[in-house]
Amino acid sequence: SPPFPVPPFFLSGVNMSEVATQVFAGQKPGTSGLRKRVEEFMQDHYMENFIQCTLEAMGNDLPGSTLVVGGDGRYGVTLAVDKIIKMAAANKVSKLIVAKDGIMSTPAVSNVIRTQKTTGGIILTASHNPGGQNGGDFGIKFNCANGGPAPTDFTDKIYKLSCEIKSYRICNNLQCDFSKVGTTTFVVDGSHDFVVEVVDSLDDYVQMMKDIFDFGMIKDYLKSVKILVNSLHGVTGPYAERIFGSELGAPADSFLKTNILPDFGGGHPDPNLTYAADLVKAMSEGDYAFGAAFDGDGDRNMILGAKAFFVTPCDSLAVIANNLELIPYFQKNPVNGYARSMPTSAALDRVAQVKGKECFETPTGWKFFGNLLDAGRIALCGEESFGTGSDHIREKDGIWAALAWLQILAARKQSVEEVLKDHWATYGRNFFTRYDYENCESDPCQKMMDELQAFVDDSGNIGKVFTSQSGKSFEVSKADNFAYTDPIDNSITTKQGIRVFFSDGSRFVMRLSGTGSSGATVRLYVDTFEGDKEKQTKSAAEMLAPCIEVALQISKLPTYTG
Ligand code: G16
Repeated sequence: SPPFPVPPFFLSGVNMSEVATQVFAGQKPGTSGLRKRVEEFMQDHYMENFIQCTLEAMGNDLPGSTLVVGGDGRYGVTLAVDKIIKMAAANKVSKLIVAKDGIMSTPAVSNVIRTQKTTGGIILTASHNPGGQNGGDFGIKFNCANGGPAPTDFTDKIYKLSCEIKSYRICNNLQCDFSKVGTTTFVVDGSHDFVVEVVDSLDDYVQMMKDIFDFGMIKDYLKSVKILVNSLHGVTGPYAERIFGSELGAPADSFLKTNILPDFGGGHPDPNLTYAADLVKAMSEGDYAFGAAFDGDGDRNMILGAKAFFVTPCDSLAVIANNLELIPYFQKNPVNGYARSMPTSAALDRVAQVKGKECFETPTGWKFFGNLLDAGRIALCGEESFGTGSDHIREKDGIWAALAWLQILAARKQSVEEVLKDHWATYGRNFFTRYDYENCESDPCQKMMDELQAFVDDSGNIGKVFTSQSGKSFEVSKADNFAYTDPIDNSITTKQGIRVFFSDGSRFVMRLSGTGSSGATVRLYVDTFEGDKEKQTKSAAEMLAPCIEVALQISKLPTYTG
């Protein structure tokens, strides 16, 4: 912000109207907000209903509040921003900070909420889900004053309100151009002011990164190596070009898909080996030392080394934990502990043990890290789903993760592969993989989960032996459905995934995704620990194949999903 008050350059009278509506079934936020097909979201009143319920869920905090709104550039974002401006005015919000053109990454919104001390923020994204008018997804989620995703009791409130809603409030004659930075004050019904401040999406975020990392050191390092960054046509494009290009000196040929497209070019903006296959190919054919891809809204990341050497998100988290002191921010701020989601491998736990730090295992969903971060119990956290972040904000942060890696590489003067091999030699290696079965029919998947529940409830299964076709046997040592008691507020979250442990230290986890927009997505996570140095460089596919086979036997997944 400029160091002087900016006078409102426009003052305009607008009117609130109360519009009758009917209930839409299924407006229940999932792992991270409400995600539905565009067609469903674009029905008359559908979006307005959910926005009204989100605002009302704020209760007494709503009148006089300040909120932030931004989105990932997908189809529907500008329409939603326009509606949110009109509805925030009608619902007595005092001030709305709006990202220019409605575009701001999820981590950047989290940062604005925190630095501007707002009451909360609304993020328009379906994250890694595809976008576009035809068959894409849209999403809306609320973040609280700490900058993090709303906890379950808040989203439950939204859902409850959505089942009872009869009308919503909107200022239909409010016209606001959010393509230009500036401040406008509207007078609602001649009685109260409503301020819209349109802000640049990049400046604050870039400054935050400069405060966390040693840009000078990374810039020097980039003089000697080539990097390749893929934004998958999502929101990180401009951030990546500015940070890795203008600030750190990477040349123009270091970037793939950095132009934001409302349908992500027809692709799936999910940074993994499948959906960022173009990055994998370019890395394996080219002479790049480091590669990174980010998802639609900029909170996920994938890290690759030379020749497309893949770093699993579980290992990435453990390596960053092991090297935190190389990042200036962590030299100045305390690191009391780490956390990972339950399906994430225990590679992080091994680092925590050696460093004498606390390590927490939480359910899937970044919101579960919020209390631990706020209480200062953890400084770093991450998930197998390509999410890594720290206490600098309350979201996972893709660009931050790539910069963390570059800082570590610059300081250690090693390649990505060398860093990983050293790490495994010190701590042993947790082999990890995840299989996603997308667009399955819901009912059979639910039956499969019910049957797995019966499996874990039957203590007679402990000690049972299952054998893969290759002849490797696995003896069940423990089985449960993961439950979590938050150590800060003691809230209890149950049924977060079926876990089956085997006596050799392997395990598999099965759960239904909470981020799909239709049908069911089954996730199967498999991991095993290997302390033998000879075996640590084998491929994960080879090491995990027998356990995957046994997981499919026990769950009968092929039968249920076809
Ligand atoms: C969201 C959550 C993550 C979670 C991921 C996958 O990420 O913030 O914590 O790991 O979904 O969840 P599920 O397995 O239920 O699909 P994002 O990047 O989609 O916001």
